[in-house]
Amino acid sequence: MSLPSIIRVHQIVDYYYCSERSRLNVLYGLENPVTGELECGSLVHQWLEQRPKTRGELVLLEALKPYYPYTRTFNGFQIIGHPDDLTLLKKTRVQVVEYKTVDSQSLKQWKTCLARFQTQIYAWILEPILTQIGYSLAHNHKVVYLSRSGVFLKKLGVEHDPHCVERKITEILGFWETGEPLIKPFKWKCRLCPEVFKERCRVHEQL
Ligand code: SF4
Ligand SMILES: [Mn+2]
Repeated sequence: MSLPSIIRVHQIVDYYYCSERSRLNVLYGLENPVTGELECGSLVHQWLEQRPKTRGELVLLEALKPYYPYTRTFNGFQIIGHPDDLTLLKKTRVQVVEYKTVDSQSLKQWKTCLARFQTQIYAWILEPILTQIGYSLAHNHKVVYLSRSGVFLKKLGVEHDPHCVERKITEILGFWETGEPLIKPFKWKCRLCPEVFKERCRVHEQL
């Protein structure tokens, strides 16, 4: 079965949660049911859409409109991603801001790694677009953690690293294409995994 030509950022990031699950999502369109965390996240995203913007931010968003959905072509694939928010550090220097709502104050390290990678991919997608419209990408971006009631918890700085992004995406595309090597996730992930994935999963019975 061949890969779709359009790949979304969340599918790439999911690889680091469970490579098999991301493969099943990309090849067969299997999805996770909506969780409380996701619902809460979408409220934050609605607020971000409506938040007051500076004049400079409005000019930037207008210039970006023709490029929506933001896409970067890589190894014959179209990688699509939509950052939560963009801010201007200087007049024409753009920083990507990713928001995460979390259940408790305990931020797990693996979750912060995924959020960092996700933000790096958004920056990588945007870089050539920004250059075309006369802006530039900042060197540093950020992930902002909010509690489920919207209270600020923590900020995480994220460095732009295009080579690392391309290397990882190449590895992930390779895994999706060949399905090898089988990578076993922590057992608790399988315990939480919806039946729809388990039915097709090649890994969990070997754990
Ligand atoms: S059952 Fe386990 S290995 Fe299989 S897709 Fe789910 S989390 Fe991944
Ligand atoms: Mn987000």
